[in-house]
Amino acid sequence: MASRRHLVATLLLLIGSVAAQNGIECPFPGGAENGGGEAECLFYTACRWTGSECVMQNNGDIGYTVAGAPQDTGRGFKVGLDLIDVTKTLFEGDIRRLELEVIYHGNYSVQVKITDAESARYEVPVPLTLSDEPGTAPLYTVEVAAAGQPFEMSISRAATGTKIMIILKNGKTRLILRHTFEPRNTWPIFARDQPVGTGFMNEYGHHPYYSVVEDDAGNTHSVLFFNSNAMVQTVGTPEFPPYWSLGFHLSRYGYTSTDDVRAVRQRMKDSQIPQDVQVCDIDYMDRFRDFTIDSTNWGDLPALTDELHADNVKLTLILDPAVVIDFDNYEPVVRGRDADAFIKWMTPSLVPGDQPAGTSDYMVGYVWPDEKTVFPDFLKPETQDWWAEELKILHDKVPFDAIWIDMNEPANFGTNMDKPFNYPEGLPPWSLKCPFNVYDSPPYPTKTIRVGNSESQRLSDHSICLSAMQTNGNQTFLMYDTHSLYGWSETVATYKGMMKLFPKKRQVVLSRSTFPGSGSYAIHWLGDNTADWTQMAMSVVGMIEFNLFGIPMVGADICGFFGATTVEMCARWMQLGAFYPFSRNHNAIGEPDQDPTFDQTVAAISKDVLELRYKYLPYLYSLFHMAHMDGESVVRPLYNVYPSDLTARDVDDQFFWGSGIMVAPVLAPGLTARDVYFPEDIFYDLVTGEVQSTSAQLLSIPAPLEKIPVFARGGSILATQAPALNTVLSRQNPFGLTIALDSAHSAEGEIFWDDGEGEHVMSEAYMSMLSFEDNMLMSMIMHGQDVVAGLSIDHLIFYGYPSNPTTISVGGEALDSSAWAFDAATGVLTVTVDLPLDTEFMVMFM
Ligand code: MIG
Repeated sequence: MASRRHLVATLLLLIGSVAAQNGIECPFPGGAENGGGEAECLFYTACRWTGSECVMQNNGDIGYTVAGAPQDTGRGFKVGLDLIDVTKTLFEGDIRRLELEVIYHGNYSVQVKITDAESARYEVPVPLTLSDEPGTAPLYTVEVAAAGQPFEMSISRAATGTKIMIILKNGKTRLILRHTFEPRNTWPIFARDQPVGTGFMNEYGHHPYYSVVEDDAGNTHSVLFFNSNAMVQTVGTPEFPPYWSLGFHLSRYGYTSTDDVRAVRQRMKDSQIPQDVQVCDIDYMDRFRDFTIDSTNWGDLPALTDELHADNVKLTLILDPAVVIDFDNYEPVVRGRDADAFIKWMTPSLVPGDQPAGTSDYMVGYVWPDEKTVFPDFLKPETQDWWAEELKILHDKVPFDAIWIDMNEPANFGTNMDKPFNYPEGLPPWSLKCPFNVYDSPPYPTKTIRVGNSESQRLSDHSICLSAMQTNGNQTFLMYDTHSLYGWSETVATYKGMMKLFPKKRQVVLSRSTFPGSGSYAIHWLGDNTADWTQMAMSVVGMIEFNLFGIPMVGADICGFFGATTVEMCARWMQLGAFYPFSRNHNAIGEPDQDPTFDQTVAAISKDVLELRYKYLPYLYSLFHMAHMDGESVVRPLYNVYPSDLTARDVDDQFFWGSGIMVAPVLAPGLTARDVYFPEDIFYDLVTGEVQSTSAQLLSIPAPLEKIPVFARGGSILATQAPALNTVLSRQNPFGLTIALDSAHSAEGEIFWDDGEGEHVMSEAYMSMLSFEDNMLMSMIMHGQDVVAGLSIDHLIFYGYPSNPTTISVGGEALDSSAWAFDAATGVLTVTVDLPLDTEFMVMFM
């Protein structure tokens, strides 16, 4: 038992070490909003009442002392910590002897591990990507109190001496990007099936990560609390998504039939709106059973798939984790039982008396299907093989291209309640009910149980019980520890299954629940939002956060999931969504249509802005390549691009693609202009090339309904390609370069290109570095000429060009003067060229 609790003590200890002199608030889980008086305070013997506040006793009276001198481990050091006073405690069962281990990983990262010195504790079975060597010139220093002294430690930036504070961060929805640290704020983290809201709540994912801008010079650090328990990253580089997945995805819950989908597709084609992916939700299944097809309305889904493919459109199918218990009529559950693939109660004594026949000690719940379900244990190799096999059987019937995995927090309906909301009438009420033990009712009453729509006010709310057992074949795990890993584990299992179907290809697995490390396998949408302006604005914050969490391929349901959208909102949201890395319009069942063709105005605006997206896909693709290679973000908050700009730190209604394109979406109704913050640089209107700003300032920028303010940052060369109805076609079109000049009249960029879907092999991909300097545009090919045979650049467009050139020559040969046009009023210079990508070029301007 004791080992279950030390984590909380650990985090408090760390916070304590940095702020002890102020008196640290005792961790009333309700936080400031429910106060708590003296009686509640003194319930915790480690706390004291100041007369107005409940604070921890002083370090030295509680906590730990440093047991001896630190031992050098070659990779850092280890030291023991002894509990000072067993009678002073928060939750009892404190560990008497801890081991503190500090591990240096290269110059940039340091890991602090605090564990029970006497017994092994669960550690998160998700691999991190960290250097195995200590650094040669670390950017940090670590100090620990001397032997015999109360434990304190600090990590400082070596260059400035700035102490790096350790405070908590979250994975829930937020209205603003920047956190303020008011006393007694807690951010609970535990994956839960919880739609997006503006209140304080726990959401689908679990990302205990934060980043801090330390000072006005813009030094930054970030902290990952690598733990999957309910909590008050180094996460691997993100996967490289296939090119087609960067196109537009169209989806809804509530398509009634294949013909319904055909009709929508026809409208999209008639309106000439780009689309790369069509999504089918649980509607296509027979009574919501995974791996089945409803024969009445969806019987010709295979034919529809062929039609989509003939149009260069890919198909995404949804799967839910829970599988229905119908051993007589449903083969996937029979094969799953044969593989022993399902999650079990931690001990047979917990199995409820009314367990359905043939389910032995599996944990049984109820979700969408009209009978009870079991839940795959995706950590288990046998389960992964079974799941891969079921995917293959489905794919043999319907040749889908991508899989969407939903409900994987994991979601269960009506847990601990009388019955699930959708339980069949006529049957005696039933639900999964969790026991009252230390796992399902732990002593620390975490805030998680009270936030959001928490019907049963228990950790297992909307999910399965924590007194469940999982295994990876070698080790067993308690659901108490692995709950928030469920989505991650299903992602890995699905990814592996997809690798068998599409060997040597990049996979698309769209997952609702995520964990640090998910980005190496998954793309993500922000979950069930509502057609509401505030939620549209919040999606910008969510998208930026998931880029920091290492899942750059992210977006929200464009035009809103719940609720009826409006023409104006959907037009604005299609404009914003055209700049989500993962661009998908998705709608809830029962809501009126909101695909881009539901209204003529929205259709026209969608076509226009998606064509702008498709034009800049080569640039976006190169950003994803960099993210995959180096872990960089794709979408960036302004403070990432301008770390020392103090105003930029509070801007969360604008964002960058890389550092070349700045987007300032309109996020409120009735506007024909919006205020845009321009950091210190030259910014051009991305579409017209006109200069918008040359210094740090807030400007009102015109934004009639048909326009989203988007800017090119001076100094960038952005690769483009003429847009088309899908990426199969656009990838064959001529390239162009948008060359936005900085104040020194120079710019740089790159082109990355490959087949768009195969395994990424750097030496086989094309990469060229581009620069414009001293009136000369040059390309330098690093590798991969073969890949771009037949592709060429047919135009250059310069923004901020100072004057009409008298001569332009390519490789020493002068162009005819009809080849270029200069607009003196805007400074836009357009040059018609023919520059094959597989040959290095040099273009001189005089
Ligand atoms: O409980 O599959 O977040 O995108 O359309 C609802 C139906 C289940 C939730 C997903 C949503 C999806 C819906 N699903």
